[in-house]
Amino acid sequence: MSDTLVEKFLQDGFVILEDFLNEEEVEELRKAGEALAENIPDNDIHTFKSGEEKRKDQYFLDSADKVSYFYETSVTENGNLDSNMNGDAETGKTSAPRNLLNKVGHALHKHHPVFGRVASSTPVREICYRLGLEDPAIAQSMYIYKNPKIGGEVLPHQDASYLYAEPPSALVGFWIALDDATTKNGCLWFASGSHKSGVHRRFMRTIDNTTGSNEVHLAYDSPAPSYPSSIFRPVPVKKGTCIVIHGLVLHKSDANTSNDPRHAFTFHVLDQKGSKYSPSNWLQLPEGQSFVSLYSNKHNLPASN
Ligand SMILES: O=C(O)CCC(=O)C(=O)O
Repeated sequence: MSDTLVEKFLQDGFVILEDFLNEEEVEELRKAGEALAENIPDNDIHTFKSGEEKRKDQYFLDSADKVSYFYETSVTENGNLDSNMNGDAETGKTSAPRNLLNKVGHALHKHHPVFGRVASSTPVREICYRLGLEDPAIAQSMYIYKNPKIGGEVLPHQDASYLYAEPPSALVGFWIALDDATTKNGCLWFASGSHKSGVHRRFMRTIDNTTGSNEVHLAYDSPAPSYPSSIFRPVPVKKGTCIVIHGLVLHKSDANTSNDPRHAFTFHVLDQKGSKYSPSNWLQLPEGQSFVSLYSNKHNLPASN
């Protein structure tokens, strides 16, 4: 990554790296994502919806070191689409579960050699180095499907709301398009320069003592701010492009209203040097585990095929 691109990242809060992956590499990731979707291991339906105000879902809370499957919230228990969805719901037809997936995560980098190899690749390490990260480690990874006509919108957010650290700038996201991403199929939109205003709100683990069960649930610490849509600009990209995302920059994506898929592989890196990852974040590794360090070989990265 050149000095100019580093400057762009610091100025805008994101930077676009075209041709980050070649066709073959994109195809390999895409095939791996399709294979996950073809082999959904259990019949439980767990959903994911961006901006959901409250969550009490042990499967989600436990997913930090696993390969866990999350459907669009428009999926009901029996795998049908809710009546408020267009497309299949209008005709009453059901869709195959693979077409209803929202994402698979959050430790693909640990459990899957193809994703692990990309997330810990030399270009990723080099970007971390160029951005001045001193001890970068992969905190989480996920495959996002954004399926045609079904993939829901992702509301405006800062990634640091979810993976909060002090300082919050220790967090950097990598988002790799595995299809051409357009305004029709749900490309990312960014509010350029919005990373300079601190963390707007946090999504945190709290104890639910209303029921007497003392269960952990997740909730925002303040209501969703209202952002003018005029601050966001679409960032359509070709497949193979990587967008490097500052932890504090506001971004979002629209629902996929097209007939085209918009798959992406994304992961977050935390600079562990001089930062403190919050124990209130939703993503917590089991006791004794640590994030996968990118500059040392101490941790178990998946073996290459
Ligand atoms: O892939 C998308 O549509 C949005 C992803 C995103 O914003 C995120 O994971 O933070």
